[in-house]
Amino acid sequence: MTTLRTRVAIIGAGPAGLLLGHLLERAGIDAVVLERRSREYVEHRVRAGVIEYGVANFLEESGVGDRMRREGLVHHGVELRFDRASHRVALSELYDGRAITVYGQAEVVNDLIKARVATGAPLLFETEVQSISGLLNSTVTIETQSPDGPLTIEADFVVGADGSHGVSVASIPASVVTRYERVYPFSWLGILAEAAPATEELIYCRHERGFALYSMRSPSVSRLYLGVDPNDSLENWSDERIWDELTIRLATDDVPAIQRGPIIERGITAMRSVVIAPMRYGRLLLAGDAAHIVPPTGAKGMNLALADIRVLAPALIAQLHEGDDRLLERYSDTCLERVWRAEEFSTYMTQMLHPHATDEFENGVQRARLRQIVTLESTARSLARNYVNLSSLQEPGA
Ligand code: RFL
Ligand code: PHB
Repeated sequence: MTTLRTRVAIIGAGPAGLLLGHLLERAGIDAVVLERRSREYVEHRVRAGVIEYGVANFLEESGVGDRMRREGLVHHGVELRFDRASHRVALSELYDGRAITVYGQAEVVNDLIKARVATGAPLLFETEVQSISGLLNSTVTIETQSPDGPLTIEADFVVGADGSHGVSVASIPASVVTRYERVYPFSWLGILAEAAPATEELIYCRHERGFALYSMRSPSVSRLYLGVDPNDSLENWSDERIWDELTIRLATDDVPAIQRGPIIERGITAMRSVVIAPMRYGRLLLAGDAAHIVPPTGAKGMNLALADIRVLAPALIAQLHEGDDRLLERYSDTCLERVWRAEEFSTYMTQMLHPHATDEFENGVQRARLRQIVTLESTARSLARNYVNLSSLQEPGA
């Protein structure tokens, strides 16, 4: 049995855990990042694609934004399609010239892994955390299973950045935590395709047959989504059916049909909202998807995860360098204010863009909301601020 002693044990090498590890390393604080999957798996997991304005700045200030600035696609608007017509929401014109960056989560994770490996700081892949104990004591004990057998970690603090089904939330007594949850009556079928993007900007589309989203990863790789029934499965979707359905939903009266190409990745994701409150229990701090899930329609999940770290890193540094607990004590409240705003925005986007199968009253309301965005500047402006920079709207000057 091997025991390793560290100041901060970070569970999960997703965007949240890796960025925290990086910032603690820069501050000279000893930390260990534990990840149950292999490096190869984590670097190729296809997920989010939109980085908010303030979060992109934060990655740059953290010293891990060089490649994002070079290769990321800066988008100054998004397209809304409904009733066979296309409408541009001019994000930058509506919001002081600010823009989003389209840069895959896998690339963010790659950049963060490279940065950590370059410093030689511990990042243990294929090491699964199985239990956490002593959260109210002075030392936390974490039992893991590593490629070399059982490994015990002793730490001052543990950060649960282990995603939505993680072990960290499960180690908090149910009586001291509240879980708020909503399940939506649809899922997203997502594909990655070797096809040149159909347009220069993302397209969010509401069609009677269901939602569709056209996104991208590079000038030659597209990322597309279809809203599907939650009980649907990939076996029902041949490549041809996927492309046919995307073509029908995204069609307008005056835009050419989308480009098809080989599908290189596919998956179905259920849509739900979860908020865990508070985000702290003793020496355990929750961050990212471990504490909150949003439906992907607002493109907020990764942004919220990184924004948690913008609050958590200085709080842990103040505690560990100076014994100052004040920021850490406010961590949960500060984050939850932003998280609930993101839940509100993500719910609004989700409910506006996914047509209801039978409720025509609901469908009338959805259309009215969409028309309001494209006809009323104050509504468009509010959407632009939330879409481009929700996670930083509490910051001075935002
Ligand atoms: P992650 O990325 O899930 O990382 C958690 C890591 O913890 C590991 N782990 C463990 N390791 C050791 N021991 C254990 N016991 C462990 N249990 C778990 C896992 O293997 C994993 O590596 O969480 P993090 O860092 O909080 O990051 C959150 C984001 O991944 C997530 O919010 C986004 O992907 C959500 N999301 C989007 N967010 C955006 O901001 N913009 C988008 O455009 C966007 N699109 C999306 C999305 C998520 C999607 N899916 C598939 C859920 C589109 C999709 C389809
Ligand atoms: C993506 O590019 O994967 C993406 C973009 C916008 C969303 C969700 C996902 O709302």
